[in-house]
Amino acid sequence: MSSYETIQVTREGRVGTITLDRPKALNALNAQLMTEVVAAAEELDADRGIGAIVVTGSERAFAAGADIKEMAAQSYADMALGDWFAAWDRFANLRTPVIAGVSGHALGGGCELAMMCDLVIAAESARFGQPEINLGVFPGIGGTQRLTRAVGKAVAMDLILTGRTMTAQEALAVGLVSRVVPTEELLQQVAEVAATIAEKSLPVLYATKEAVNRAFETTLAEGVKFERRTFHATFALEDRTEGMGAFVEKRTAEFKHR
Ligand code: CO8
Repeated sequence: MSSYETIQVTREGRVGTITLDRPKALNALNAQLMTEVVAAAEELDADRGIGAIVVTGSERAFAAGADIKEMAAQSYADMALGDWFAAWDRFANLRTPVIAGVSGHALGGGCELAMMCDLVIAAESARFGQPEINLGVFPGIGGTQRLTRAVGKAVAMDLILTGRTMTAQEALAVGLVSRVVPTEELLQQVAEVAATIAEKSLPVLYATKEAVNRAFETTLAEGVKFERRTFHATFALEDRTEGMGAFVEKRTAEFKHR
């Protein structure tokens, strides 16, 4: 595994964990951190020994947004010619399931990074928001699109236009996160969820993620057709034969591709 300066990467069994590590800047997402997160995530994604990726920060901050100090001096031309933040699209396109474990601030780009993950588990201390409006900009790493799809127009407009933050419980109530856990248990609970996912058949995990994400990209009829064709294709897998065979024989499935 490569060495990085703004993140830590660890592996435990079939789970790879990326921990954002710029504590003095509350894990603000500067260009170096973006490059390192994307590189580490792609390395884990390409590894057949990894079945789930966790992204987390510190207890104080998941990430307090894109790095304002780095952005402050940029011109429109710098942004447009550099296609600022485009590398995050590669993170959003990973095939391996990605779980965000969020404690503390998840603001601006931090909230957007969490929303690029497949599921978000929040500590009670987590605070989510898109405060970019206070800086004279608006969300630029997918927030206007992913937050609206995740929680609906009313709540998305409320958060993005006012710049207010919401608590972990409110994020749970509106469907931005799937679970809220005691802050001191966050890493353990995220690790358990990740390990549970990572034990499934890897090609089936890839197909499942692709099918669910299709719901955000296409019509219902097209999405259902995609699901059915992909579902049919799982019958070509040894892991499908093993999974159903194990159920019939009342034993635990031993998937080959995991
Ligand atoms: N960028 C750079 N540095 C930051 C950031 C940030 N986003 N957030 C915090 N820091 C730094 C602070 O400057 C401070 O550094 P220093 O000690 O050197 O002054 C250090 O982290 C600690 O922060 P605070 O002292 O402010 O800590 P507090 O506990 O008092 O406050 C907050 C914590 C509430 C999180 C506060 O730091 C804050 O409001 N941060 C900014 C949050 C924000 O506005 N995020 C959105 C950023 S913009 C964005 O994400 C997307 C822009 C999209 C543009 C699209 C272009 C294409």
